[in-house]
Amino acid sequence: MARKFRAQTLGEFIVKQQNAFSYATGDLTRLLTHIGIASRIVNREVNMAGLVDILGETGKENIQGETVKKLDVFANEQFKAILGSSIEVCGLATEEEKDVVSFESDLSKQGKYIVCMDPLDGSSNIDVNVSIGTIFSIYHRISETGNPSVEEDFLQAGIKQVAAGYVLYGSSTMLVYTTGLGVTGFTLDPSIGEYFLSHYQIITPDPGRIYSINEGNYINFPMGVKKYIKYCQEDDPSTNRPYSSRYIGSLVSDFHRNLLKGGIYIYPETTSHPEGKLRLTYECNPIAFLAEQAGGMATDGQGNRILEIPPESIHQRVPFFVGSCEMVKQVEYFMKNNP
Ligand code: P6P
Repeated sequence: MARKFRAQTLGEFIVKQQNAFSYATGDLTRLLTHIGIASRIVNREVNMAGLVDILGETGKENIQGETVKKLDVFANEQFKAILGSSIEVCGLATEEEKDVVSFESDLSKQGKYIVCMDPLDGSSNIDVNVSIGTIFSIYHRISETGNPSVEEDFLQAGIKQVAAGYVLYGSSTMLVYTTGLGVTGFTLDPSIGEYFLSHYQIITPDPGRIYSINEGNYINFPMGVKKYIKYCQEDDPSTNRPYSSRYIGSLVSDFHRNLLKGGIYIYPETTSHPEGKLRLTYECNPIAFLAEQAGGMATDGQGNRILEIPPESIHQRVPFFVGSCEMVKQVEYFMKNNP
């Protein structure tokens, strides 16, 4: 059926946004475009994962000691290849690599940006066809151009992010990103391989009625989180409670649903993850940037704004409380009053 409208493509929108910055040189535009291209290559493999020998495990473990799925490796290689051959990026920190990847070409050393990335988050869901995602975070390098990137380029606080976003490989594939001018979503038209504007200036409903947490860890949660879960479950129609519990086990999927419908995602410290499970540089900071740009908030459950936590290492973990402001403030109240 012929389309009745002509929505903006991702490329057209990025260029239009670039024009809002008089000093823009087009490098960020090209970088975001390259991320879009790599995501379409990954999307093709995600959609065929059940058909080709890309499912299953490599038998290897990543830096986190987590079994690496073949699609994880494929996604990491695709983004590394595209970013490494772009002239905008001098280095990459990724969940799949122990150390930062400093691109060696003379052109890459001139790159103004560094990228922190989880190439395929939620990979335990790959084999059961549950949606998964790519998460990316972009900074200006602080080391001198012309030289290889250095670790300090990747240890900047989240407030320094130039752009951040995710790709959700779900019932449809979406790319959602921000450069600090609000949050915008693009949906992939697989028939022509183009992303089209589908969600302009996303604002997350506040308060929401969805809470996302792995309640299997309940006995190991801090008392404040336990109290908040019981608060969510209380019968109080005047405050739209009980809330709904929704947990996919894929951060991008859980966050995307809460972003559009309102809600809170919590991964607190637990016995098995005393610092929390999620990584500050390539999971929490980009998601926190998007949440704040959509009118939400993100903390570590101790009143600390995620975007102001200075990273100490590229794989550092932090407890993560993110979503509608009223809901984050409510759980922070329980955390503060139940130490
Ligand atoms: P659990 C996936 O491994 C991930 O990093 C997030 O995408 C997800 O929200 C979380 O971990 C799930 O962890 O311990 O509940 O299985």
